[in-house]
Amino acid sequence: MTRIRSIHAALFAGALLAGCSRDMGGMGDMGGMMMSPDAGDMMMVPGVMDVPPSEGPFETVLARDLDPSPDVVEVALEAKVADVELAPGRRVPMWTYNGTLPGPRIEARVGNTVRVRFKNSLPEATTIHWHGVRVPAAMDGVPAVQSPIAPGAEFTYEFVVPDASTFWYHPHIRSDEQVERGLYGAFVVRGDNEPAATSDRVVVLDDILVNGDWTLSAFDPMHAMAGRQGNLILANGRARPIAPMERGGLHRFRFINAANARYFRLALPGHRLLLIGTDGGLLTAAREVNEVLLVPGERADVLVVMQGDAGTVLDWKSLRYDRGHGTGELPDAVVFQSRNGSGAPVSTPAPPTVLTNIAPLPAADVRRELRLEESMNMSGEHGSGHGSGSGMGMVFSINGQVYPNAAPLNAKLGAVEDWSIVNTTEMDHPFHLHGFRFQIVSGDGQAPEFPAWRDSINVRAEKTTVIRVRLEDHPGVWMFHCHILEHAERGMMGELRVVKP
Ligand SMILES: [Cu+2]
Repeated sequence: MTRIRSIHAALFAGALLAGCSRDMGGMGDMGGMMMSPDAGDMMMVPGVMDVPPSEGPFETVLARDLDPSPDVVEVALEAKVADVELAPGRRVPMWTYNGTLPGPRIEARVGNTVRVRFKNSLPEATTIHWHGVRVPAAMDGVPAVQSPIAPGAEFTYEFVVPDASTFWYHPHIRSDEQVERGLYGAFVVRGDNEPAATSDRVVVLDDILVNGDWTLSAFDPMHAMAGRQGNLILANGRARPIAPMERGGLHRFRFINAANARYFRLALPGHRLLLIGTDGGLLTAAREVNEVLLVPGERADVLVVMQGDAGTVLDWKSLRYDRGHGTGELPDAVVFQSRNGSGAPVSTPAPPTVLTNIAPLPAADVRRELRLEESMNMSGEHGSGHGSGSGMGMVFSINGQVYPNAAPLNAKLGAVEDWSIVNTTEMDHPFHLHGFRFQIVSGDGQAPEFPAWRDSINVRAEKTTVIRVRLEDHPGVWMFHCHILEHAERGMMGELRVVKP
């Protein structure tokens, strides 16, 4: 048994003794805690509830543009508690933007000014971070650059959107709790050369941890270990919704993983998916794939021709994936369904061949190593965390430093840097960098299969991923962190200070 597994076993035993198991996943009547024969290998994650398919609206709500100018998108967002219908008859109080889950979908075109008039009507302070959008540092919504917006207070975010892709927004303070409670929304920016598609829809993926009565399960420091993986999967804020689809065609799906910790390995059995984009927008060419792995924070853009007879219902699945902590023993899960329409198949536009140009970044001027680590804190503190504060807890760190008690990295504007992200732990960690998009140099020693812009990338357990980034355009303070939100909030986070030379 390794040291870390021993720690996990000790923590688990401690939790049982302390009676914390009452809401460990709220799994009382949902199959219970899953344990493998090796107690040190126990799963810290629950199984998924089996729920009936849900008719009703599938699409996210579009944010209303309040500014008549074609170059400006002005949106009003209010964070507030609201009852959300997660499934027919299941209304659950969630934290929302404008009362909807996900929050309103913001749509803009490259070069637009986006202005968001934000009001915080929550019982605690919050911020909004524009995940993947290259905004000026002051607009990035992290505590390092703005005071958290107090209950009742307002703040206006304003920036120009330079890139076409699928992005999302969420708080960047107490994010493990605030995102789990429902604070997230899609942000779509379109360019001039979008591929022809029969339809173009966003699917925001999430999972939440609920009790038997569907109320949100209590927040427990025990969730920190594997991240809070939910037992109820949501697509566009609903449990197993059904997307009505025209047969044939070439349908575009923009997937966003807004879950705290779940990895979605998406597949539509019997269908090939045409991957056309990643976090940072379109690829150079479409790629035919059978599945797409989406780590927390990550996005994927795919095209698909709907096969099958009229009326056929298809399961979009998340396939088994082992990110550590026994997650590989959980079965495949249905994420949502689609139902073919009764009409004849619609014509399929020619799939795009060339999509965009992605120039490789030049060789790096600076090299850094970032070691992702976990350890146990015996003093009862949880890094910057805000958990129960009682007893032992996991601490997550980068290069031995637990954010916010971490020295910032100092860098020069315009520099090209290679970051070796070394995962010293027995579980995968999704790494996210703010303010800039990067290219993968290697993952576990292998060059990437295709060029792409990214801002969120998986780093496999006990492996190293090397990324290359040009620190262009935006001086200031930028965060980098694990996007398993429990890990970020407990110290696996750092600051990059970019200054003009
Ligand atoms: Cu992590």
